[in-house]
Amino acid sequence: MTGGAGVAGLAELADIVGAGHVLTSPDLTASYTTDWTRRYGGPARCVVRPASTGEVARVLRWCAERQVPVVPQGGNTGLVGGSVPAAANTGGAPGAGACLVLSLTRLDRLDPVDTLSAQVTAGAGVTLAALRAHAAAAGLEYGVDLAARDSATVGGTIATNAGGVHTIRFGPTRQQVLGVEAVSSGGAVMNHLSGLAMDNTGYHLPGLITGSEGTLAVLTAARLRLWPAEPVAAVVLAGVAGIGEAARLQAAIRARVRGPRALEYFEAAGLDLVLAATGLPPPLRRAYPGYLLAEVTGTEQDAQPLAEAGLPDDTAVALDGPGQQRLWAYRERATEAIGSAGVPHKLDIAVPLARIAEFRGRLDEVTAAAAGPGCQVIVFGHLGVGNLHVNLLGPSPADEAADEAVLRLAAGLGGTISAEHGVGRAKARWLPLSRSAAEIDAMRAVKRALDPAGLLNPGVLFG
Ligand code: 2HG
Ligand code: ZN
Repeated sequence: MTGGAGVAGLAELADIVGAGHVLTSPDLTASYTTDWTRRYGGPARCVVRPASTGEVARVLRWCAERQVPVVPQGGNTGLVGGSVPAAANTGGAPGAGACLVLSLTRLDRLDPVDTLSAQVTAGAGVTLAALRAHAAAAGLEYGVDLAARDSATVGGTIATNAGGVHTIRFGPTRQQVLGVEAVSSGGAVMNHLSGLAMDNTGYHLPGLITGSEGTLAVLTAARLRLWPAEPVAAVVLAGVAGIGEAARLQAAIRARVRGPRALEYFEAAGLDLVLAATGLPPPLRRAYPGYLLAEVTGTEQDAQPLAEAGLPDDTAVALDGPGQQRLWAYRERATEAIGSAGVPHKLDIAVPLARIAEFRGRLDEVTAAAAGPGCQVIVFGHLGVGNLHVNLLGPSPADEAADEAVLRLAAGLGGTISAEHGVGRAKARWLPLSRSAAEIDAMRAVKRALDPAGLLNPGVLFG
């Protein structure tokens, strides 16, 4: 056991995972108990780092016997407070201070790629970067990719049903998950990693556990679909007058090219922060209110139809890998640039593409009305799938007025309060904006059935 006063039973945890993997001293637990944005976090009795499914099961049994709440955690790059304990001051939030953070990063099994079925089994703690490199070495590609690839894990991205930049091409994480191994709150291991492409045998537990944000079971491994590796023909970055024009342009691109791998959007406010934080030169000859970045599959020939999509003259085109990475940096480095400017409020919403210009048009007004004119609004995201990340700088971390205004605006336009980041603790109180009472009752019934004592990630999803 590392540091901190002994708490009854911690020695038993040390027996299960090894003394060096039960952390109690605040200097060692801090990075596990605070989230990436610094907006969420709270005390835990300890952080436990098992190295195998068997150890996870034993730790969960230990928790069940003592009614200790558990916060499962992957790379802790989630943005909705779902992988960290509740704040101590949240008025008796379940588990505050008493919970155990279960870090799954040591579950880093990465089996040989099964090239016959184009599948692989990966442990919950494998990073997306490691998984993607492993698939690439076998001539295949994992369909999910995102800027936090070096720390985001298989388990965390399954727990949140992460989308990422290639959702337009391969779908979100749920579409990659063919089977899971997971441990119930009582410590029972459900193992289904055979990866049968056809298997209609009862409820689809992998689909249910994917996106359940650690509230139903602790995921320890997954059987994942892989795709044939495909060349990238081109990445283009075009300046646009705003999101309405970007939405029309992305539709024109989709109508013409065979495989858009990404259709991303960002705006001047975010780009300015990226330029300031990174020292990169501006991407185009002049500045624009908005930017559309498109990545297209295939050979140079497959990129030819882009010429008929109505791209503006001032469009940067990259045909080679390094040039493509240079263009991607303007989009991908937004999160880090915003984070270095303050503690952001992150709202991850989706609205039908037909309403996206209306959403953007009303956004500044509703945030200013809720948080005052000092609230800086930064919008970027996965435009091709109607998913925008609204980042707000200015309001204090505890002030939720502007958050609520943004979520109500999205829901009111037929959209959702959570597109790819999950509900977490951040949005739990607004779940009824996106789900009916009947749906929430059904979800609660599932939760009670799988976690009757309510020990798995209490306060996440349902509040
Ligand atoms: C992205 O698309 C991530 O880059 C992070 O989902 C979004 O920082 C954000 O709000
Ligand atoms: Zn995203």
